Amino acid sequence: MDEYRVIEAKSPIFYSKYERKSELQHQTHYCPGCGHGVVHKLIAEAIADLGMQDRTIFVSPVGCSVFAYYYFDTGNVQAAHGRASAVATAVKRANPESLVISYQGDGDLAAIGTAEIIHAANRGEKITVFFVNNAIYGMTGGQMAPTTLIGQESTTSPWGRRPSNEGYPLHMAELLSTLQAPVYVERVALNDNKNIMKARKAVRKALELQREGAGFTFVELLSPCPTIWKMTPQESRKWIEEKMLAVFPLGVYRDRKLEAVNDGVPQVTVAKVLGLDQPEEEPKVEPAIVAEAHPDLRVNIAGFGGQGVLLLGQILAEMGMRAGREVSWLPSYGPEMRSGSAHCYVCLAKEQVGSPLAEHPDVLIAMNEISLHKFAKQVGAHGAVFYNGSKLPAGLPPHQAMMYCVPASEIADKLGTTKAMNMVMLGALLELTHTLPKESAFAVLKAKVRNANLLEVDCRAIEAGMHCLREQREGLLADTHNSELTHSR
Ligand SMILES: Cc1ncc(C[n+]2csc(CCOP(=O)(O)OP(=O)(O)O)c2C)c(N)n1
Ligand code: SF4
Repeated sequence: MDEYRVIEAKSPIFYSKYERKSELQHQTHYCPGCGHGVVHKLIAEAIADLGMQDRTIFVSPVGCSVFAYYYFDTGNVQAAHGRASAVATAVKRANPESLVISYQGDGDLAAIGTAEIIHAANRGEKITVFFVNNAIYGMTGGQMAPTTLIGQESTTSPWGRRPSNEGYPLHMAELLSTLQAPVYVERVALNDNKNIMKARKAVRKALELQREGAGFTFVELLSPCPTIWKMTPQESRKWIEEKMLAVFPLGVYRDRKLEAVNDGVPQVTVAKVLGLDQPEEEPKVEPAIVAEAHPDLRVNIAGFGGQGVLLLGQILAEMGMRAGREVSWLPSYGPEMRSGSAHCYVCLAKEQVGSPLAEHPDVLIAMNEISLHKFAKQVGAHGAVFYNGSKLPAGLPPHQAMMYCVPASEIADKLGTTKAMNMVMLGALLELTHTLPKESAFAVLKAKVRNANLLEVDCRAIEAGMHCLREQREGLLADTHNSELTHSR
């Protein structure tokens, strides 16, 4: 009887050692008698038998099973509370060939994550959701869950759940099976060996269906929580049998024939949305202008919306890209359409960019005083700060970085449009860092700026920014622009 064979070895789907706690390398963090451990085993066994370990991505929730990623030797993502089925949606659409598991408790799935699960099911996402229903919030110490039984005590319903005050238990398997899209919905229980064997079949069936390309599959598992229920493991299994089964009847709520599921229109993948599923065409770009000096550079460009802050970052990133560098551009801005604060981080690197954040940049371009006060302290001793003004504001505390005053707005005004102030700053940056040649900036601008007059002003602004910086560096404060410039440490 294959179904009852004894499994003595740990499934290869689990790590041989669990790294969460060095002193407990062979133990999970689950309480004795907890259903999570059983569900983990059933899932691991199914993945191994399906031969899908390399293609499985496990999405763990917030709840007692938050640490599932310490146990499953598969791809792992840990989602914010309630968001596992939304995260699983993204993971599956980005990797359609993978086997994606959303593992969720009743607080996670049926309370904070109600919207996510209903819409994932309604869209027929090709994921498998394992819903561990123990009728309580385990991790946080026993608050009432949507699945808490009538009369069941919890820390937030110490009088026992009353329909008049807390409503009725939510039946997720029944609820989801009212939707059209789900392919397979079953409720099973972990109260005795016979039911655990049925649970084993259900877990396997859901994963097999996903492997075959079916749509949304959902298995609800009634699961013991001896600790919060204040029962022994044996008592809690009995409690499932005597109390939970009456409220949550077991059975198959949806089992659609596979042929009926496919409408012939494939689900849109992330690759398709981004156009990455097309055969790559040779990019039509001008020949790369490669800078001689290639130090890594992290820049924070900050100011108000409308000052060309984000555009300057994009141009810099594009220049880097054309020069064969790894680049990132990370914008951040307030909700206002204009004049809200805006800044962006740009990284140019020889190796892949690990993080697009540049919280300690090499260069800060501060287009206004607020940004100078806010970000200058983040630039280290070897870095530089460009401030859009002819002198540093009073009261600015001393900083380690070299401070340059580049009156970019004023210079751009004189060239014909304040809009070109970001290009003045770009010129200053190129002059100081020698990271990329100015011709590279001209080439990018030529591709971006349609208006010939504006293009010309932008190019002149770059030259002007370079000139301004050069003069400062050489200590030549001859012309009117630069007469008040300060250059201090
Ligand atoms: C946004 C947010 N709200 C609340 C919490 C607190 N919290 C952590 S786990 C949890 C409920 C867990 O219960 P359940 O999903 O039933 O899982 P179990 O622990 O029983 O396995 C809550 C409310 C949180 N971590 N994040
Ligand atoms: S509190 Fe309950 S759900 Fe959490 S690990 Fe312990 S028995 Fe399991």
